[in-house]
Amino acid sequence: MRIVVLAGGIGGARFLLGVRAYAREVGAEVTAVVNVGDDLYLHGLKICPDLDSVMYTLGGGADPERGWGRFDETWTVKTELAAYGAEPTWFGLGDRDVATHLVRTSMITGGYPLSAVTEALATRWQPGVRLLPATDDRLETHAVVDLDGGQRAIHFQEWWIRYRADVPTDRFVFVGADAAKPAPGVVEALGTADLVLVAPSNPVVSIAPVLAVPGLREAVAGSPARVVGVSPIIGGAPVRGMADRCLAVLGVACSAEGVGRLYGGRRSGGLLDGWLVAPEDEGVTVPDVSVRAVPLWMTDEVATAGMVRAAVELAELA
Ligand code: GDP
Ligand code: FO1
Ligand code: CA
Repeated sequence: MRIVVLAGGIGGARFLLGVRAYAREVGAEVTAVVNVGDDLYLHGLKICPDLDSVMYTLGGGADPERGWGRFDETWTVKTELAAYGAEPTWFGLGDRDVATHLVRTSMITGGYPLSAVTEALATRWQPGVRLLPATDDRLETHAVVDLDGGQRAIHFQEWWIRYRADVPTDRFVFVGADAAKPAPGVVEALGTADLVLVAPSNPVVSIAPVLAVPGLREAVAGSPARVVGVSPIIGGAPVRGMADRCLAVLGVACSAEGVGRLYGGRRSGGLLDGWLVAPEDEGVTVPDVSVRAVPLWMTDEVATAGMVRAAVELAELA
């Protein structure tokens, strides 16, 4: 069995722990297609927050409290940069994390595509799943905001961290998406998948930028596999993070039904054949989509593998 998972950062990473556990049980092969819209260059370093959240989490190197970066981290580089007055001060790289960025940036500067760099970094972390960036090309999420009496676009990281998503926002733009191509292996993985899972990641700023890569949404739509999504919203609230603020920008209700309908049914031009919601959201309907309610708290690998089993069962029904 071949499983492809569309994923963002921490929600994607925790879900993939369960997918990997399930895959080990049944002998399946897993490919994760990961968002790169959060990526940015700072201090000359190429930073890929969602790829790193997935890589560190699956490799046992993540900080579970923070949800990003390494555990047992120290912050000398951040302190030294601040002493120089180096901007931006609202974004900090941990010392251990800096090593990842030095290796990644040297390879990118040397001409390797991000997919090859990701594979090289993964030889250390052995995530147990194939990690693919959605694209090797530049694709950055920007937020168009009202600031200082005018409208301008700021990088997603500035919107998320500096403004805590709390600034009047008109829309998100996936800069570079038009010219981006799916990374090598992405279309092939979708074309030969038995099951495509949409992780309970942020639909607006983690999954949408993956699908914004021309050809990728079409590869999901045309895949022989059933497509089952998992709601990141339980009982009308994101489990963590600021998905409510992201959904508000689109005018979409922060609910399992709102997100399910945003993705839409594959038979009616959308993404999904099946949609897993939490028992709190029992009764949700999405046109042309089989909806099932199961516990969706990713408290540990066993609970999360149970979600994956439910998704597989739903795919067989859908
Ligand atoms: P980010 O890129 O690091 O922000 O992470 P993702 O986009 O991959 O995932 C963020 C989403 O994960 C948030 O909207 C949360 O609601 C969702 N999430 C986090 N933990 C859980 C959980 O235990 N269950 C479910 N269903 N969703 C979760
Ligand atoms: N999040 C913060 O809130 N503050 C930071 O200083 C910060 C630094 C950072 C460095 C590397 C990295 O991979 C992630 C980092 N994050 C930080 C998390 C990141 O901004 C977001 O949570 C994700 O991009 C949202 O998916
Ligand atoms: Ca993200």
